[in-house]
Amino acid sequence: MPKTWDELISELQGGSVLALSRLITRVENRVPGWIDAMQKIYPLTGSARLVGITGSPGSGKSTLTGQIAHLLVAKQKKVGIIAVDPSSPFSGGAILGDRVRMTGVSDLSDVFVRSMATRGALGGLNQSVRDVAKIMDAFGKDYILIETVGVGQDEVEVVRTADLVIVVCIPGQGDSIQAIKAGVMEIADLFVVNKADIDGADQVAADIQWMLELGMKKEKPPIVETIATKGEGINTVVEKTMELLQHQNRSDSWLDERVREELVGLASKEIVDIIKENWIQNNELNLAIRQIREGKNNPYSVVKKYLASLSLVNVFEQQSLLDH
Ligand SMILES: Nc1nc2c(ncn2[C@@H]2O[C@H](COP(=O)(O)OP(=O)(O)O)[C@@H](O)[C@H]2O)c(=O)[nH]1
Ligand SMILES: [Mg+2]
Repeated sequence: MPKTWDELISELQGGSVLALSRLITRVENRVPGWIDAMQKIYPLTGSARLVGITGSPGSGKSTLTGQIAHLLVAKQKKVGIIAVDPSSPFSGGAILGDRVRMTGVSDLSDVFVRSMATRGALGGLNQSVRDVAKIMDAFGKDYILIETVGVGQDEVEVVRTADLVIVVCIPGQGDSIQAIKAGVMEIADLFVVNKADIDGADQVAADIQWMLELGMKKEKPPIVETIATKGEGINTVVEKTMELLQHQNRSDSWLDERVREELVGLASKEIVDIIKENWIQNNELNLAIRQIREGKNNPYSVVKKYLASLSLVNVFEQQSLLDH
């Protein structure tokens, strides 16, 4: 007999890592009953701090994340890691590589690592990350590190769900410039220039400084040079991170905005999921495609009819009913 949601939630509160892992899987897969479960989990959340770590592939994010986790554990903090991997649906991706690089981390009893694929996320990825972070938060994690590649808009959205964003740059790739292009520069609360053992790190730091001077930001994000592979500079990164989080101005309007983004994000994901599950896989769509191709129908009529046929509330209720 699979455990009931309530059993899992009470085990989660009792500190069961297995329950944590199972709850995440069920919620990610939208197993019927998930929405009731999240309603129960939500009041248990609010104490974890979410730290986004972004930068281009190979900049050392995983290495850095592992090092930060080690240091936080040494400070008696409980750490969760969400590794968002932008692998294609075909390759299966670099998740294994990340796991290997973070070994040592997953052996630490206070660190829980969860990899997530962006595969087929079609937007909504940030909501999935939020759900996972909530469950880790309810479990009792103090810090949740979210590693993601800062390339696309989806990835930028993911780190934006964090309380604080670390942008990782490296020498020798015009990386600081890349970061601006991806719109990552604006969301950085802290810059890390990693691979400081390679020539040009100081120059990258100077470039970032120069761009910050030109920028509008009132609070200039600190810039820290690190050698993640050797654990150098990590202490400073962790100190600055904690300091920034502590002094963060969590004003009413800032908090309101986060809830607003969450609501819109959750609703959007559910609507997109409904379209994916109930329409794309449905023969009705194939029929409509035929009709359009044969000139007997048009996309506007088809979508109007489809939307009119939707009863969004029912979809939620159906899911919950199945569980009871
Ligand atoms: N020279 C040097 N290499 C590093 C440093 N940090 C990470 N690396 C290496 O860079 C490669 C990519 O690291 P990884 O953490 O997987 O980067 P990610 O793709 O951003 O997660 C690995 O071979 C690391 O060993 C560093 O500070 N200096
Ligand atoms: Mg990585």
